[in-house]
Amino acid sequence: MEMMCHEEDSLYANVPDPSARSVESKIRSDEDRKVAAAESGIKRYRLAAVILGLLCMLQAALIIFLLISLLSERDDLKRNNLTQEGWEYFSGSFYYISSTRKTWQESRNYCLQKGADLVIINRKEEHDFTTKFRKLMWIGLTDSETEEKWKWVDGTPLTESYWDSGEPNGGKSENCVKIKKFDSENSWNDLSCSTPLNWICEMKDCP
Ligand code: MMA
Ligand code: CA
Repeated sequence: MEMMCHEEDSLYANVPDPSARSVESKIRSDEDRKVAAAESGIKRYRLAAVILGLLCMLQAALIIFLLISLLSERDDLKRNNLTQEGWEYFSGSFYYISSTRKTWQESRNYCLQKGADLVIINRKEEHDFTTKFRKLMWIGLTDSETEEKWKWVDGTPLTESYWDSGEPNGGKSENCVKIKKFDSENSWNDLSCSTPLNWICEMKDCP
């Protein structure tokens, strides 16, 4: 009998209790609902993150666009102002050709005051540009510091030169350089720095 009981026990052991089943299925459906809710929450977060990301990118693009617009506006203003004040643009620099005469140092001071300096001539095209004005003008070249060591105003030594034939010839009494001739590569003359002359400034067109 005891055996029977046991058998009975084991017989009913695998038959699910209907009330237990409904609890289990309720738990499962609760869990399903929770999972579904969590999933939809994650989806909403993802969507929010994507929208936020897109907005950030849009904002960044807008800021870059505004910055570029502002910078180009500023460049235009600078160009317009300089042009109105008589500066001429050529190949990356603005140039000012004076209409009055000053000593070499006073000429240089004028350029420095304007955020520029006396012209530094690096290329044949730039040399040609400076001679096309057909004016005797100071340029940014001197050997005042060490006799016969010609240096540009930015401290760089003279490499490519356009001396007139026989120049430089002034020794210690002619330490500054002017444009003397306009039609050839033989153009420069060293002259006493205290001579009043026209001058040419150069301002690099960099931001
Ligand atoms: C001459 C020539 C130059 C010199 C000036 C000085 C007119 O040119 O000798 O080399 O610098 O005189 O006035
Ligand atoms: Ca000379």
